[in-house]
Amino acid sequence: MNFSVTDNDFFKETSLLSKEEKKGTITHKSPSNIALIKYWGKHGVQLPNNPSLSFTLTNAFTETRLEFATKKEGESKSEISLEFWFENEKNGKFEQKIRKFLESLLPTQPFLGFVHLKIYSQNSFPHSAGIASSASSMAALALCLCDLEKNLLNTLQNEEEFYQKASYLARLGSGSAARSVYSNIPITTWGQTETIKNTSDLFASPYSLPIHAIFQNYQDTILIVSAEEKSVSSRAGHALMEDNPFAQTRYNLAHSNLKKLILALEKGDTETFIEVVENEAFVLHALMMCSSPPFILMETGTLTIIKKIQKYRQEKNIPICFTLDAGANVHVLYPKKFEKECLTFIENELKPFCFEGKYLIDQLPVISK
Ligand code: 2P0
Repeated sequence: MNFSVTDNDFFKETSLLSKEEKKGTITHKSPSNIALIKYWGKHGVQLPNNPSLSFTLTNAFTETRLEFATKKEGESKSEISLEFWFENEKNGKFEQKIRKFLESLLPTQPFLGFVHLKIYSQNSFPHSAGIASSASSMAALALCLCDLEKNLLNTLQNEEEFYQKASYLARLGSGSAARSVYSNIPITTWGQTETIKNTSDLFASPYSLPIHAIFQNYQDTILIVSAEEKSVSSRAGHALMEDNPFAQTRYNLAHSNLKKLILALEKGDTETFIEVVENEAFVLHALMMCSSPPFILMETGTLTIIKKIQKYRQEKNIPICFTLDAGANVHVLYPKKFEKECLTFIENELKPFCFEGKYLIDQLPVISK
């Protein structure tokens, strides 16, 4: 399959379902990801207004176990049967969210109505750390659903097809989740762009272009500036892009920043990398401030930390930089070879601005050759 794939390629008939009773357990683990080129603004059914590119993380992940059993004769096959546990406890709020998501999939994935589902999910990172878990959790769930389809319908035997479908379903749950289905792939892109072959708005793909050694095993230390729930959800933030006067300029900028970043990744050009990555973070938050109504997700600590990182970079000539998600926390990015100095800097100078002194050390997956 390639970029000519359409929604129709992901619909699944239940006619393939055998009459035999089936039950089983499926588990998947999906990492969180941090976007360098940001997805901010969407249209249609979860389609991005510009391509995005992210680093895959390692230590921050969601693990999901799905237990299934086919329904008996006489039980309704047009309804979702679901029980949901989060961190070993029944969680009604999350169950409601997942039920809504599965119900939205029913018309195109009717096999979901033929099984009783019990889902158990947990995160490797603290729930109250202000780290978005929708990407890793929706990705893990989508992978489980693809294995369920494989089991029930005998489809998705081809690995590429399997992951494309998982990314497609994850995207429908949460846009950034499309980029979290590839655990051992350091960089992922989502969204159609002429710059990268075979890209699609429907699903994310592993980054196939050359990556210089300096970016392999890149480090990301996540500074927890605030653990509070965000004042404006990402969903609401995306919606506000529709009337943002800078929207089209931003989408054009994402394309040109992506081109620059691709070259920097190939050449090992950390200067351009830093310029692009920090620009994307600033623009994301500037867009929030230019929305109507405007909103600010950065906190005082966020700005203090950003200034300290920039000063340290200049003084020490170490290619350390930051990016931001849609929130107050700061992702500090640096090459593995500067790990020691950067961690000392973080511990001594940035930790005081973290909520309860909390930060999480993470990195891109290490690729064994
Ligand atoms: C991203 N973010 O590319 C951007 C950058 C946050 C900042 O995607 O509405 O939770 O579920 O599609 O994916 C956060 O938005 O939004 C996000 P939905 P999502 O990672």
